[in-house]
Parts: sequence; C-alpha cells; structure tokens
Amino acid sequence: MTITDSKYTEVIHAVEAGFAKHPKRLPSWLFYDEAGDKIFQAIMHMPEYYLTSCEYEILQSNKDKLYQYFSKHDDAFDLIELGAGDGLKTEIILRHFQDRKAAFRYMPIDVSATVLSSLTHRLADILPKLVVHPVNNRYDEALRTLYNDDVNRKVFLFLGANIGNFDPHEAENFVSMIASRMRQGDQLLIGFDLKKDPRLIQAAYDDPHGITRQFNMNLLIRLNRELGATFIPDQFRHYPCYDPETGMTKSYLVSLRAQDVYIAALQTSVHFDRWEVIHTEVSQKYDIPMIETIAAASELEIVDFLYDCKHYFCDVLFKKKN
Ligand code: AVI
Repeated sequence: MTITDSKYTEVIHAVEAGFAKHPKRLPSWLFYDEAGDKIFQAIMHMPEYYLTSCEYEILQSNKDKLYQYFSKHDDAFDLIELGAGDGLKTEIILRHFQDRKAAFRYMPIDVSATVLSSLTHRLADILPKLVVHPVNNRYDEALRTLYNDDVNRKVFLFLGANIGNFDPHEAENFVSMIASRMRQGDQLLIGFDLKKDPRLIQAAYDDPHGITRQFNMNLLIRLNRELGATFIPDQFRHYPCYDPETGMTKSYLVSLRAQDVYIAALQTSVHFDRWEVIHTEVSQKYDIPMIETIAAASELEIVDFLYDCKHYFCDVLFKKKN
C-alpha cells in the first residue's frame, strides 16, 4: 500500500508535533489507515460498542419524521454527510427518502478518496436511482465551495458520535464553523453519545475481545510502516479511561518500560519513561445542557432530540435561527 506525498508529510508533522507535547499526543485521525478502517468496522459490530446499534435504531424509528423535517414542502435539498464512512446507517434514510420520492441529492464528504469511491460504488449497486455527488475534500474546504454554485437547501449530517472525537471546545468551534455557512432553512443533524453508566462506557472502549486494543496499537504499527519507526507494540498498554464528571473518555498507549524508539523519517529517537503515556483519542460523552451550550454558542436552534429506547444516544436536529 502506498500513501500520497501530502499524506506522508501530514503524518510526519503530526507525529513530530505530537511527540513534542507533554503529555505526548497523537491525533486520532491517524487511526484510520486501511487496517484501522477495518478494525473500526469490527468495533462497530461488537456488542459492547452500543453506539452503532443505538443510532441505527434512532434512524430506523425516525426515518419518516426526518423525511418530513428535511423535505419540508417537497422542495429540493442537498443531503450532505460529513465523514460518511461506509454509509450503512445513512442507507436507512436514503432508502426511505427515495421510497417517498423526495427530491434530493446525496453528497458524502470525506478526505479519503478510497472511502468515497467504495461508498459510491456500493450505493450505485443498492440504490441505483440515487443521485450521488461525492466531495473529496476536507470539511472546511468542502463547506466553502458547497455554497458557491447552487441554491438548494442544505441538510448536513454529522453522525456516529464523530463529534465526540473533538473536545467540547473544539466541538463548539466546529459546529460554529458549519453554522456560519448555513443559510435560513438549512438544517444540521448531529449524533451525540450521551453520559450513562460509566461502566458501560468504559466497556465500550476496553472490550474483552481486545479489538479496541488492536485499534489503538495499530497506530504504532502504522508509524513503523510509514515512518520507519521501531515501536514494539507489546511494550505499550492500551488504556482507556472514562471520567463521569467531565464525560470525557481518553485513550492512551502507556509505555511499559523506559525505552527509546527510533523514527527514521524524523531521523531521531523519541524517549519514553516507564509508565509515560501517549494520549491517542478523546471520545466525549454529552448531556443535554452541554448540547444546548453548543447550540447557543453557534447561534443554532434545537428543533428536536431523537433518542434510542434506552436513551444512550441522541441525534439532535438543529436549524439556523430565524
Ligand atoms: C469514530 N469515533 C466516534 C469512535 C469513538 O467512539 O470515539 C472511534 C472509536 N475509538 C475507539 N472505539 C471507537
């Protein structure tokens, strides 16, 4: 497998900057190479990772409500998905909207051309009449250009608790960035994982099958392959930790001994003390006041809260304030 020069440069910069921090920190987008994408698929199928089935249930039981919200008086709209992934959950509403003859086009946005192309091919197979306009770009760039050429109303989807991979302050900035582009009549649906029994959350990130461990460790394997690093994964421990006070789950790789790891692409060694951590991910859990704070900061109005039957997860519909 090869990576593009720009991706390679981005990885080098991220690693150089991240290892200069205290504590050491790597951005979670580094998880998602080809192997990481596959491991994440396996995570989504684990019974402990309740998030996927909860959001699936929400979309399934609210698909007609969402059709009513999105299609308004049957006028045309663009359904724009930020970080579409495999599109499995979205398929529920795409199929339903098509059955209801909604006038819309589906615009998945993703930085990964591979992800977009497999999604587009799959949709062409299963929903051949669906109009799909993939946008291969970063979210901010894509959002800037989306409004250039046409007048269709926009409905944005940011599902799968992806917002949880920002800390609350970054989440506010991200939603504000989308809101600043939105026009009157545009809508935004965001999937939030909610605070709940701390042990359930802990188990979702520390599963007994070791799949999440593999996901975290894959980051080191990626750096070995792409940057010529010499990490020995077994000399690090996967350690996720949920704090019920802040709602933040932080995932770490903890060095099991004092060690120096050579990174060829940086032409340097990085030292790890015994028990020193690399912070690799934030998975923020929300309560309703936290969601209301995001809405207020971005000058969006909350239209509806859609829950699964256990109230573990919530898809929140926002609109631009009148
Ligand atoms: C993609 N993201 C919402 C997942 C999460 O729950 O933070 C990634 C993940 N990390 C460990 N398990 C799943």
